[in-house]
Amino acid sequence: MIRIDAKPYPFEFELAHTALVIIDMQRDFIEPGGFGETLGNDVRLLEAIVPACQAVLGAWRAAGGWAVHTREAHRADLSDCPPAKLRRGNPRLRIGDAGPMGRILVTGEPGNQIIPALAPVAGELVLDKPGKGAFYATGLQETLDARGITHLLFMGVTTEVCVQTSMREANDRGYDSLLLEDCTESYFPHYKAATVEMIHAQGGIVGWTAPSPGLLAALAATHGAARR
Ligand code: TIU
Repeated sequence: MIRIDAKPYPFEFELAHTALVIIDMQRDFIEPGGFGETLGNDVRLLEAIVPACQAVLGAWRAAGGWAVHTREAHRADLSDCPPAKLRRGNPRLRIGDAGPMGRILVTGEPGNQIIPALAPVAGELVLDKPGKGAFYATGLQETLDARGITHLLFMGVTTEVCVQTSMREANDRGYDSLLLEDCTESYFPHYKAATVEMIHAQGGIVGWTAPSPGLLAALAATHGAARR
């Protein structure tokens, strides 16, 4: 059992029954010319979390942990993109339109790839999701349950949109979830702060939150214990 300091109280999990879920760390949101920018956002804010995410992913893999990488992605014919969603963005550049990194938010396009610093490795799950939540129309719950996963650690973007939606979906499905505070970011810093607070408020109404150094130390200790 691994135990880390968290809000509103310590979070305990077993490595074999926990997945690290990395939400939408794809070029569409992190780099200029993608969906994030077409929505009118300054995407440079999001780059800052990449080193912390990289450190956690590296330590998680070294400890033998399993990871899920999601991408917000639509089919090339946009049949899984409802009109209400299609209307989002700059009228000159919307989902499915050709942008500097290929078609915006379309599966297989350069902009839809996970950023190289966090590229998935063999054995990890790469999950394309048409909605904001990782559980909507993806089969994720069935995959997690088949692996005996009961606990989830979340990182990724954006905090108040796809990360929060996925954590709320996870909460309703019975998973204990923790958000790594320095491994998530929003285009709006005050939305990130409010989201972190509302997740752990009310006795952890949605889940737990914690900065990543405590997790890194706990994973390193696990490693040491395995060698002794
Ligand atoms: N716009 C925004 O903040 N986010 C999204 O559209 N998708 C995700 O959060 N991945």
